[in-house]
Amino acid sequence: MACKRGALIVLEGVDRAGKTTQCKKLLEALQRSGRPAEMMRFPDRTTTIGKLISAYLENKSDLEDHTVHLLFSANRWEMVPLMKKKLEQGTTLVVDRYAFSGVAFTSAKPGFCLDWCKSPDVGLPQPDLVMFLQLSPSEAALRGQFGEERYEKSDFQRAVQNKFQQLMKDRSVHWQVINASQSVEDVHKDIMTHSLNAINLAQNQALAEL
Ligand code: DGP
Ligand code: NA
Ligand code: NA
Repeated sequence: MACKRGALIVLEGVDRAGKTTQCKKLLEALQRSGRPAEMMRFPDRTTTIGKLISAYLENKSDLEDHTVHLLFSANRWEMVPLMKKKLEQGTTLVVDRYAFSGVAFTSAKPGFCLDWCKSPDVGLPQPDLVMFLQLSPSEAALRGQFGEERYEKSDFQRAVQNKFQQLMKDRSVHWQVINASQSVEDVHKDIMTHSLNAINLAQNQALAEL
């Protein structure tokens, strides 16, 4: 029998919701339970395109808004061959941000509609599960100061949160809202439950496209 494919599991949310911590905990728990799993993150700042994005985020360079949107998308596309290969080999991918961050962050800027923002990511592998780590702006503020990066400002993050709420109405995507104001361990438990379900379901389903 051919090997069962892995699941594509994405964590999304505004900055400071705990995505990176939870991705790492999920990865470790899956690996401990004997399930092949690897972690990816977007933007992947290590590639040539990723270095352009990183300089932009660190305010070391300025890029035109449409241009940077397309670079973020290209940074996802350049990983698609590797993602497909891993999934086909049976490895579950735990991904820290994906196309939904792309649409939410750019469409939060003035003059960008959702449809234009979505179009460059059309055709990317469709996640089997997208967990949105929900945290109110006031709770996020209690977690301390934002860093120095370009998008780390309260007003902009509120606009991003609103865009995510709009995106979550799309029923063609398997969204799951996670209450990120719980303890790290309780958030992890929720994420693990939903992930194991998604891994089981993915085994019998072909990988779809966004
Ligand atoms: P992170 O390394 O996860 O902190 O992400 C870096 C920042 O970039 C964060 O503020 C979210 C933002 N971001 C992530 N993906 C995209 C994208 O595709 N487009 C835009 N415009 N911003 C993004
Ligand atoms: Na950040
Ligand atoms: Na993060």
